[in-house]
Amino acid sequence: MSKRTLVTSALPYANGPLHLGHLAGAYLPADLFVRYRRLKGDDIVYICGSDEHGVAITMAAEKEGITPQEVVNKFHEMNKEAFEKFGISFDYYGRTSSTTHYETAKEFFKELYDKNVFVRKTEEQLYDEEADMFLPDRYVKGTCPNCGYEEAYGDQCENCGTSLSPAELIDPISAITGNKPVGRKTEHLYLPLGTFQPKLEEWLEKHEDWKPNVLGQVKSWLNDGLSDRAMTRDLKWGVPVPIEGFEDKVLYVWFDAPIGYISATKEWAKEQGQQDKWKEYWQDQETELLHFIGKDNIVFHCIIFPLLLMLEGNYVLPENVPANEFLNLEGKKLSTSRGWAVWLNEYLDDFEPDLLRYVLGTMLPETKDSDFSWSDFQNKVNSELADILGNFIYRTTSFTDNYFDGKVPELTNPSKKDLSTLKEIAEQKEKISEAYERFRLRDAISETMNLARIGNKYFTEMEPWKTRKEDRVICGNTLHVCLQITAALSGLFEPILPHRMPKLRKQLGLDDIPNWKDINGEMLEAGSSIQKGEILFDKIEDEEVEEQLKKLKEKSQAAQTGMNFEPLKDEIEFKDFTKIDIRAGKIIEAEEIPKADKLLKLTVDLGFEERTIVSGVANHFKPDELTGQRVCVVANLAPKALMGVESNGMILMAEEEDGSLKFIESDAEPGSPIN
Ligand code: B3M
Ligand code: ZN
Repeated sequence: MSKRTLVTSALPYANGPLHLGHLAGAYLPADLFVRYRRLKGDDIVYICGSDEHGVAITMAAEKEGITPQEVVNKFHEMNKEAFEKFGISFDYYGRTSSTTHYETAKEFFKELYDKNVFVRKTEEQLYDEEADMFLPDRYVKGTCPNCGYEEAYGDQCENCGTSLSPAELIDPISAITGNKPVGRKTEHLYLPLGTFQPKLEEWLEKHEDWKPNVLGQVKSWLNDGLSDRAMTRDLKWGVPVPIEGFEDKVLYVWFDAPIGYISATKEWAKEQGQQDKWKEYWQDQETELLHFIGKDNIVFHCIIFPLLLMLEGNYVLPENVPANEFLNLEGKKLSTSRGWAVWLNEYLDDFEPDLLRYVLGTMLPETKDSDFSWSDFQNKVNSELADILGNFIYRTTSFTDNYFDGKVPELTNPSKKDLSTLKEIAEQKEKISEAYERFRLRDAISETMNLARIGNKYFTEMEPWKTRKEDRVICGNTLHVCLQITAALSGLFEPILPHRMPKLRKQLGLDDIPNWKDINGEMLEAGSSIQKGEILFDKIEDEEVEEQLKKLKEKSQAAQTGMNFEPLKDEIEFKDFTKIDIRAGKIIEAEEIPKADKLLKLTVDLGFEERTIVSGVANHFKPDELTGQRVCVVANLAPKALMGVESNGMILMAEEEDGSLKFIESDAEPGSPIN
């Protein structure tokens, strides 16, 4: 009986598009593995979906000025589509804002609550009085105590990498209002991880075979001693806590997100028309549960989520968590905010998905961080996909087409070398299987390519272009062997190049996806017809690489200068424009307005008269910075009373992306018209 396996890939936050780093970390490796296991005929289900809660989402919403739901709707669809185009073959791609998920997460939480797993604690947390909310760590900014960087977040300094708590920041301010937060008490339900540490350790001892990078991190957490972690948060966006007295709080995103794997499996089962089928995958101890993730998610998948599953009691625990390290880009850390990334949708504008699947597959950060560069991409496509695999297939099929009428020649009195080469198909297949089973996906790929190398070498050594004239039988044997290798490659490369291989099989007259066990040296019958086919992989030109590098640099510059412009307003007529009377002016006095913390009362010299203008610049400038400031004024604006002061006109200002304001200055004499 084949094993039953449930594979998950980390649920990406639906707060932005996906890039190369995502693909290399948790999706491509899982997909390679799953596709391999499917070929073996295993019962395997592959689950993923969007993580739609947490501060990552609310911050993106604030930045874009839209609601969290709008953010996740947009990126859920976008990311789902990108995965599909890359052939990431989820059986189901769910989302944590679904009803099934809300129900599942609440039920799970309630169950643990009823089992008295959580402890109640009241602690002081930072509160923004103006925004009327508790501040998640990420919403607190201040100076890093370690490196002095002034823009450090309450959970981490992005300059020096130190993880921080908001209390450690020097001069903390709220990232929302810029105000100084105050301490306020709030009650939460905590998971006392320390209490359960022995239980966890006992379970982890059975998994000494996990990858060293994973065990290393887990052990360091355990050595430091696990501390309590709040499972509820004071946020508005998330799954409401289903416990009396906590109704206005939500579940911690790392409580609900992994439960998303369960909810998505439920939705998958429903889609299959077998409502309860999810239980086989989650609750039958025969199931092998595997989580593919990036290294930043290790603690959640190896400590917190397994503990929750353990405490609930009805669930299987992960059998393995093959986490990857990080992928860098052109020698630098990938960074969304700095625009240093290759977005999957943009890649697809220029190249085929299989090329990246192969190249990234050969450089997965399995044991340590690795680096993607466009020149490596070019090299690997040209010297491996094109020169080894493509060339072998092309020379084999076109030779058969030219000299054997497109038919697979018989194998007649094969030589030792013919037989030993055929045997290498089985040997390579064995090595490939073993690598897959051990989550060594890079090795699986290189051993797969090695079979094409073996084929090429054999072709060259057998010199069929000579034997064709000297000994047709030997020549036929050579082509027979090469064609069988080609057929085997079309199956062995299926997990890696799922868009290309079906075309190759069609060319060989093999229609169905083979079962792994049927991949061997006898896949093609002598006498059967094959087609010559086209060149399988085109080479990548230097200009194409330069183009990509240029694009990358431009994007990162744009991101860093913040060129994120507002859309233009509707067109107006010239006569509309001429109605506005703009004049040069000079501020001669500025004073605060009692109780109006954003406004200043300015006296402006317009040459022909002095005006009082109320302006919303108090958060940007101190009054004494403003005297003498040259400005442009809309001088014919109807007067308006603001906080009890009559304002006669408006001062023009440019607003930059970060909200800072700049005056439009003119050296012209006050009163000069501006047209
Ligand atoms: N969304 C974190 C991340 O993208 C998170 C994974 C959830 S897996 C349950 O790094
Ligand atoms: Zn720092």
